[in-house]
Amino acid sequence: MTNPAIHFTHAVSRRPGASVTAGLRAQDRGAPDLERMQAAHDAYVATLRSTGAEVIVLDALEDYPDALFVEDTALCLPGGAVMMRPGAASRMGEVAQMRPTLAGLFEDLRDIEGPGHIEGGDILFTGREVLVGLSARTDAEGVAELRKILDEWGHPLREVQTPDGVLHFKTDCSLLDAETILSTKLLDASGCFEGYRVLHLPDGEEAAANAIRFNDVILMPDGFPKTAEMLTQEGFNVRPIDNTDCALLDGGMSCLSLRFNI
Ligand code: CIR
Repeated sequence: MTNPAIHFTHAVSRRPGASVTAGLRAQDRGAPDLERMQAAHDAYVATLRSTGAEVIVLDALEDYPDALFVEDTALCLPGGAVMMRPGAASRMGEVAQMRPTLAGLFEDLRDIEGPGHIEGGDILFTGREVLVGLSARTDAEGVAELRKILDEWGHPLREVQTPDGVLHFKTDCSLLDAETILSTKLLDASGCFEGYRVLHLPDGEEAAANAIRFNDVILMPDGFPKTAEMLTQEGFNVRPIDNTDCALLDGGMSCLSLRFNI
């Protein structure tokens, strides 16, 4: 049976532009290398396409350095899509840039109108529920507005907490299959995954937490051998992708696409 949280017919991503060097970051560890980032982005898109999905690749937006992190602009679910309202002021305008693409794909397209804020990186759809982590980018008003929409579509929403100092909820966790979550020990200690099977990131490899299950593969950042080995032993088909440059901007596998079934 197909599960709409792990099986996808489509994805949307956006190429990085030269302005990506000005992208937001919690700590400055140097500027990303555009050429290497583009190559990694190409590999990411090719891996999504290798599963048979159609992947729409949008042009870079130089006015928005973080625009390649398309996940934060929208939530795509069975039933419809919701345009987000980012908590980062410099990213607010990305939403209007994404909207026409989703308007052409989803019959029911809604908007978070505010005053609250919510970013897609704080949202994990597991198939049975939608977990939303409160964070520096996502507040209770934003979650409440999303809840009203999801009530209509029949998706239960559970408000949880993104750990302090962690950018997004999904910075620290990923859905591997309908029952299984990959999580840092820190996030799992909050108890938010009760009722799921949880695999913990090996010590020292917490930065590999942001992976994605996309059809029959798991895309994960390259350079985390213990995590790759653990997932392979668990029977997952692991595809490491170079995340060196996105990581400098606190981005990972999930941020680079919107994934959905239409
Ligand atoms: C930001 O700070 O907004 C970007 N530099 C990174 C966004 C990563 N997005 C995500 O985790 N969904």
